[in-house]
Amino acid sequence: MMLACASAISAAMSDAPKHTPLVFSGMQPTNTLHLGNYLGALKNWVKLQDTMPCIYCVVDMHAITAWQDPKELVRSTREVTAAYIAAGVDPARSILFNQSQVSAHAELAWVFNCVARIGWLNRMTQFKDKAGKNRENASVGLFVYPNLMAADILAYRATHVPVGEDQKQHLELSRDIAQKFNLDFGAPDFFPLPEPVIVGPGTRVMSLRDGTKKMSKSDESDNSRINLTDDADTIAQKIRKARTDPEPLPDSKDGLKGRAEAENLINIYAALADHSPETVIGQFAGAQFSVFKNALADLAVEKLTPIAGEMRALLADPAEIDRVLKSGSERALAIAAPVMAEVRRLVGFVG
Ligand code: AQP
Repeated sequence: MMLACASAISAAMSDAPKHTPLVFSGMQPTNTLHLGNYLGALKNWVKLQDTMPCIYCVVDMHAITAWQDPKELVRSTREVTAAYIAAGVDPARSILFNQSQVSAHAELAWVFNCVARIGWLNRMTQFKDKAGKNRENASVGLFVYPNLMAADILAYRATHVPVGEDQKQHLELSRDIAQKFNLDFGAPDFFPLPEPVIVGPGTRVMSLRDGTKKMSKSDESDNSRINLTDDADTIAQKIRKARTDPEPLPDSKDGLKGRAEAENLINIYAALADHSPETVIGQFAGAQFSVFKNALADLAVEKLTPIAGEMRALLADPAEIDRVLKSGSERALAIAAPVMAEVRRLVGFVG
């Protein structure tokens, strides 16, 4: 996976030679992070710290596009910060902060609201999924969420964005916005066209209850996901209860066709073990699910419970977490301020 990651990054870098390589990514402090967030994004974030400078953000302004109880938002912001650090994000090396402390995000998002076209946003599948049938009642913020995401990345002129597969469309929009801004304001290459970094077998972790649905924080069933705060017994129980089919594990990738749940569990094992799915299939070919699930439960407990333990330790000192966020926001502002000064000049804002 590290190899895949490194080659994906160097391929991407060859497309963006005019800008200093910089990683930006974020997660919403809504509920508790789960295995999909970890394997799809966070685990890669940690590795990328060895490759280039990184900025990791807790995107609390994105969170309020759907109603959040203010007290719960505070708790969740600290919990997500603790999850980043416990998983291996090093706040001394990387910049770690919460979005609302740097007003450049909101300011640039407004400029991008005026650059992006309604037709572009109308095509966003995540808005359609999240707004559902009640579109008229969705917040305006939810509709323009991808413009804020573009601002998050481009306020730092970040070049690489490690995310799960579900964010690919939003990143393509960020590239369109960057390109249109550069063109509209006669500033070729002012903003880079950010590259998605979507690598490894965990880029789309599916629900443990339904292999056709993405593992998600908002799924009503807690058994559909493994939360990063789950204890060993809960993790093992959720894996043993995970939906499967009656066949044993196949001996090749082709044998996974039409077996979404089996494929998902193999991908989870592969991503946790840093192996390819082919290696995992080779290891468990012909095994019954009861055997494979026991091995997966042991692996998940081994990899995830130290993160939960570290999160608990960090959360015992919320003032320290707040200090990390404050200091990260000062470092983030130092990068965004000159970019925003240039944006204001290009747009024609006086002062
Ligand atoms: N199931 C997943 N598999 C792989 N990657 C995933 N990500 C999310 N779900 C999966 C990635 O995790 C990061 C978190 O982004 P976020 O917190 O902004 O995403 P989200 O949409 O709030 O996460 P959920 O769990 O999907 O929440 P709900 O239920 O609210 O929709 C992103 O990089 C994302 O790709």
